[in-house]
Amino acid sequence: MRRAFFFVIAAFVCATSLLISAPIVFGKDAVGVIVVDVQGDFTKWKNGSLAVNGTDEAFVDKVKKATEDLKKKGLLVFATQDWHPKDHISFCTNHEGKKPFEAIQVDGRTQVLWPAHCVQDSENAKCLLDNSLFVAVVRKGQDKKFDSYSGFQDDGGKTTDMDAILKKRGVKELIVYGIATDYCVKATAIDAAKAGYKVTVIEGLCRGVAPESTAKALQEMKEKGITIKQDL
Ligand code: VGL
Ligand code: ZN
Repeated sequence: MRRAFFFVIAAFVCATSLLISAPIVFGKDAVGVIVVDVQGDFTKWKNGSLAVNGTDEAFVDKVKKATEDLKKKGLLVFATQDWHPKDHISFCTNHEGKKPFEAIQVDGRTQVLWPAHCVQDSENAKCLLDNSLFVAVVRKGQDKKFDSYSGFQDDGGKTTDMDAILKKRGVKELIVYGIATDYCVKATAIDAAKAGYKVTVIEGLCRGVAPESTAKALQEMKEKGITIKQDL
């Protein structure tokens, strides 16, 4: 009899505690970070072939420190890595008579021609942050026929594993920063917003190829519902 009474009380306590602790959470929403293309070839520090202004060692240190802090807070950190074959369509060296930063038309798409950069397995294709910071590194631009500024898909529409990896980890919100604001950061942030993530770009942890296109990129991201913050 005493036992039965105890069980009734226990059941009551369990039921009420479940009710007052509502809502019942099945899987916690995670915040993710995407560090975009912080690779030697995009930095002045490493004398990169496509070195972007303001990418000295101090900038990379700032990005490293911020990334370590976010990881310590429990955010899930991912990276993208530009990873081109030698015969990649975006290299001016693969188009006779073309100069770097010239734009050409390829199958109705505009392709900016760049100096050869981030060639697979080359020293300056390496990510400058320790790989142990990342849950995953998503490589892009591996198909010689298509460029891929976005970490989510290339210009031919072929998707990377990014969205699936983020979904699997329960990521709903993303903090995005890196190089370059006007190309890969912009494309990655916009595709993330399109895929339904709540996106914040940290301007102070980004560097752009050119001032005008960088200003335009920030404006375009804002118009697409992306939050632009100066610092973390
Ligand atoms: C990038 C130009 C070419 C970037 C990559 O990371 O923004 N820019 N490939
Ligand atoms: Zn590239």
